[in-house]
Amino acid sequence: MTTDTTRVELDAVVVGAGFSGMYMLYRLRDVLGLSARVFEAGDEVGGTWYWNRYPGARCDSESYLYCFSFDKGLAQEWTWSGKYPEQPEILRYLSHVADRFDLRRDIQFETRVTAAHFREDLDRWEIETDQGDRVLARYFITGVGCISAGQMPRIEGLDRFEGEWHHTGSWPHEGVDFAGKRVGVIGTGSSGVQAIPVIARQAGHLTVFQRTPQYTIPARHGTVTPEFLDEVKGRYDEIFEKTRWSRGGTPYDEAERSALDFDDDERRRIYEAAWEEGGFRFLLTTFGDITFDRRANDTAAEFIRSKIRETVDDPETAETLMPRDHPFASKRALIDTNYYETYNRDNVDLVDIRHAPIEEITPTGIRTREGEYELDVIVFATGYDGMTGAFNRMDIRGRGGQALREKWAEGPKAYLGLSPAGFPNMFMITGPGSPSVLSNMPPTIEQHVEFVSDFVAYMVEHGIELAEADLEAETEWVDHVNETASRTLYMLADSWYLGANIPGKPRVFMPYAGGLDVYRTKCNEVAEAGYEGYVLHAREPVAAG
Ligand code: N01
Repeated sequence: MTTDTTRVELDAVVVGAGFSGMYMLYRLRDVLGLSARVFEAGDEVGGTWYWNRYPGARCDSESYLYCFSFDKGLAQEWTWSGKYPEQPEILRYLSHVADRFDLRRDIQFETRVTAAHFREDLDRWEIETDQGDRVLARYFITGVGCISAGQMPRIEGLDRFEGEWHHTGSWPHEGVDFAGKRVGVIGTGSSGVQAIPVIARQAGHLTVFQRTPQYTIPARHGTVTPEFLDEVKGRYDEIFEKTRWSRGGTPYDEAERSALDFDDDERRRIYEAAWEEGGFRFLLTTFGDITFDRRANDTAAEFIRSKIRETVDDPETAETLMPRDHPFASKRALIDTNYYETYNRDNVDLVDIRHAPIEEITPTGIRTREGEYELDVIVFATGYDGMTGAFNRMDIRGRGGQALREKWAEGPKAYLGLSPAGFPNMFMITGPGSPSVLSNMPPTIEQHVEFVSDFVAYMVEHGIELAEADLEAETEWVDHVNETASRTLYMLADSWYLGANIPGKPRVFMPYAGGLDVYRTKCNEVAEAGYEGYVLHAREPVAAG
């Protein structure tokens, strides 16, 4: 970085204008009265919902829960149309939030942060962007999202493909015309299972290239009635409070009972009822031991396999779709609309690339070990360099010039998933080591943003210049995150949670599996103890919490 002194000085720089960055800006500017600027790569607010415009994109959380709770007026005035919010509707919602709180005047769009260095001589962060901005800020706060750095598989020959290709995470704003075309989709995670049924209805022919069969639960999507919304709005205080203190960020009655305490008929009746209701209730409200007891999990896995058998007409295709190599929900549980049914269509084929891997992309399609598939369009639903990818794409340096990507070479480390030791006054909203992607995101984001803004308020009030995670506290937290994960079945799948989808990425479980409720309690205790686990510096260090 240069030493020119003609740069802008602000209290805070925030990276990203999705749910996290928008609420962080509101708290810093409108609640604390600080100067703040958000840098956002897109030309509008929305974060992940700005980029993910693939067909069928919608949130797996119910709409009345996938929203901010911090402002009562906002919660009352917005009316969702669907049980699950579609991508364009979420974008409209976030645009409305930006208007309502006049956020755009402090968001600089079409600007990517390229570097953020902690200047020990100034006790400030120096931030640079691809537009040539240089800003000095006391606080450096990231709202970069957990799944924002798209992952393209390294497959020989893509540069020679003569058709169109797109990644679901950077979908063209004008859409893609599939009518009458031969389309190939690689990937059957959340994005793939949402896109495949919609593309199948539009395309001439669709070939799905599946590496790992997945468990997916019907969403039972539909519209919501005004009566339902009125009822919800009448109880929003109670609903939001229950959500805040839940494991998964929903107000559902989360099950405690064991799947093993019921006989086969009764257990099946419970699964059937949840299957009919649809969505994450199947995971959260049936049995409490599905995510950590293999025998309990097997009952859910077998139930889903029985549904695949019932739904898919061709027994061989049904067998190929049946997951057997990992427990249910050890990869992200998927929610779909007509996914398994799609394989009954005449214009859809399933290709098992676990059995016969893709060897190359040719100018006219995809060649696997067993055959060639002529294609006009290839859709890569191949996922993300999750949780750490967006950080590693920036040159972030803390004390002594230490690069964050070096600190994280063997896996991400941060106290509470918020603050990497050695990076003073840096806070990550839904960073690795926090509940983030294992819960409904908006309540998790609100918890983080409120913790950070309360912390900043405390610092201002107490004349504290810098807050820095203590290395020992960080190590203890990272050990706790690992130990919590080791008690679950998450460790038994090659998932992006573990970085297993990125060649060479260390196999470390990145989100915190202890639940939003437990995490919130821990953060509250840290705050009540004067930000225990942080070293707080005034002119001289004043306290080690
Ligand atoms: O990505 P994924 P995603 N050759 O990593 C396959 C959130 N999300 O974009 O399982 C062949 O889950 C890969 O195969 P395998 C949500 O948190 C939310 O779908 O690794 N195949 C897998 O099938 C989610 O978890 C929502 O063997 C390759 C797929 O591509 C996260 O985003 C909607 C391959 C990738 O699945 C990511 O979901 C969408 C290769 N080289 C996303 N590389 C909602 O809330 C990868 N694959 C609705």
